Amino acid sequence: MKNILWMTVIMTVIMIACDTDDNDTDTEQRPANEVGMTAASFVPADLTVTAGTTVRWVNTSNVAHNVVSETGLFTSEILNPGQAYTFTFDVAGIYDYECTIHPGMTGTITVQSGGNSNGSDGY
Ligand SMILES: [Cu+2]
Repeated sequence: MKNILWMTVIMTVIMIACDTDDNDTDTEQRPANEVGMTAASFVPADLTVTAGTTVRWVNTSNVAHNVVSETGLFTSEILNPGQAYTFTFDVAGIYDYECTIHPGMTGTITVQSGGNSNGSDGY
C-alpha cells in the first residue's frame, strides 16, 4: 500500500512541474504594433499598421541592434538587449529599414491611411 502512496506523490510532483513549465518564446504573443528582434532579424520583418500608430521595436535578442530608416526618416540609437525604440508613423506609405550592424537584417513597416479613430478596420 505504501507504493501506491508514493506513486501518487510522484505523479503529483510531475504534474505540478509540468504545469509551471511554460517557457514561452516571445514570438507569438507580441502586441500588434511591436517588432521584436532575433540575433539577425526583425520579427515580424513586415508589419502593417494604420497611420498615426507608434511602432515599438524591442531588442528581444542577446546582441545589440539598431533601427535605421532607408530614407533617413528615423534612426535609433544602438539598442542593447532589452532596450526599445519607438517611432510614430503619421503618413501612409511603405517604410523600409535596416539594422546597420548586421547586413541583411531588414524590415518593412507598411502604413495604411486609417482616419477612423474607433480602431475598427476600415476600408
Ligand atoms: Cu542587428
